[in-house]
Amino acid sequence: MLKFWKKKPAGKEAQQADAKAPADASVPESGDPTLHEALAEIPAPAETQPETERFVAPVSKPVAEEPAPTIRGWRERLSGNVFARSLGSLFVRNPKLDDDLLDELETTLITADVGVEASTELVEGLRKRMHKREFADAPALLAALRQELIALLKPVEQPLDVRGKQPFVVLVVGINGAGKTTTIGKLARRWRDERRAVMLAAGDTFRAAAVEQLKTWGERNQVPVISQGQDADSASVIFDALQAARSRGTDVLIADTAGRLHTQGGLMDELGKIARVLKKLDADAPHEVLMVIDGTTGQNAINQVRQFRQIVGVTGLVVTKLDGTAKGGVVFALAREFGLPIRFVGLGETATDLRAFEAAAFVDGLLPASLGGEAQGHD
Ligand SMILES: Nc1nc2c(ncn2[C@@H]2O[C@H](COP(=O)(O)OP(=O)(O)O)[C@@H](O)[C@H]2O)c(=O)[nH]1
Ligand SMILES: [Mg+2]
Repeated sequence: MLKFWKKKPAGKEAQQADAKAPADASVPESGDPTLHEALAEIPAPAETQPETERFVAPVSKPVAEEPAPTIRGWRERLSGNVFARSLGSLFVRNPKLDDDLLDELETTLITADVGVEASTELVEGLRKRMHKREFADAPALLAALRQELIALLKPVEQPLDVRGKQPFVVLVVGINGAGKTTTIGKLARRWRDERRAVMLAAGDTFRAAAVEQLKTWGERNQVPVISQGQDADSASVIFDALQAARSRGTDVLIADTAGRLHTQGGLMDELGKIARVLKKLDADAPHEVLMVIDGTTGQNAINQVRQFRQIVGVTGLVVTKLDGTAKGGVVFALAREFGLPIRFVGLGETATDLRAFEAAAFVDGLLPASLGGEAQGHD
């Protein structure tokens, strides 16, 4: 399992994808009544709106050789994290096993955004075990903490499987600046490396820069981007992209959306419309509503998820920016509050800085290295 971080999945899946020939890029002209019905909900394009542009890199074209990325380990990436730093210093400063150590541990967890309830529960459980003399010393306590933290995250370690639908439609949502577009770029790279045919939809039509940013990621990864420029109707862009993806035999369509402040009713309604319009073409679409959360947001992340869930059924989470000074504890708080799958975590700004979430690797990246060899394995 640990090797997973070193190697991309290969074998059967890759061979299947290999066998797939790129399909015709044309969008079907259709007398299909469901399409007309669907299009009725989409406003006619404004006169000034540029025609749909397609940045099409044929899927069969060999991908330009890029230098093999150095994939740094979880621990290295998470070392700037407040959680990692304060836990590390706690165990260095106060290695004696007593109630004071547990009090400090509780404060550390709360400060690192684990949340008051979860922190108290965890520490009280450990305190009982300490009083029963289950731990001989501070390292034994740390080992027990490790197990408890992993147990908290294990239920949300559910990798995203994009097989079984064609195209598998991923709708990416979240507030401005959370890391949606960057995550889409990373996902494009990841799935392209798995030899899947990927397409991107520039559904964030709110800011011109957002479309350009997505195109850049598309060009970099040589995957097609469907866009209609700024101010186009987002649902229309994504609907068009799904049509194109179907006709081209695309495996995964990833749709970007405008960053929403959960207080902006109109923008939130637009998300509901996107989901409705997609269903006219594929009743099961979107197959994944991936909500991207900035790991530095703290407890406010809980409110964000609550709000977005009410509008679109969020089916998975990505927590970004955990490489910086984020207080990684929010991952535990999210897991405990919602139990939603955490699909990926962002550990940097480049294309390869996205990891499928794995509870043990994440926890070991946060805990002091003194826990020993086990933690070193999760590269
Ligand atoms: N350090 C770090 N920065 C990230 C990560 N993900 C995104 N960012 C940065 O966060 C900023 C906002 O990202 P963007 O994708 O534009 O957010 P969006 O508004 O949700 O689409 C950009 O400067 C990204 O480079 C991450 O995992 N780590
Ligand atoms: Mg964006």
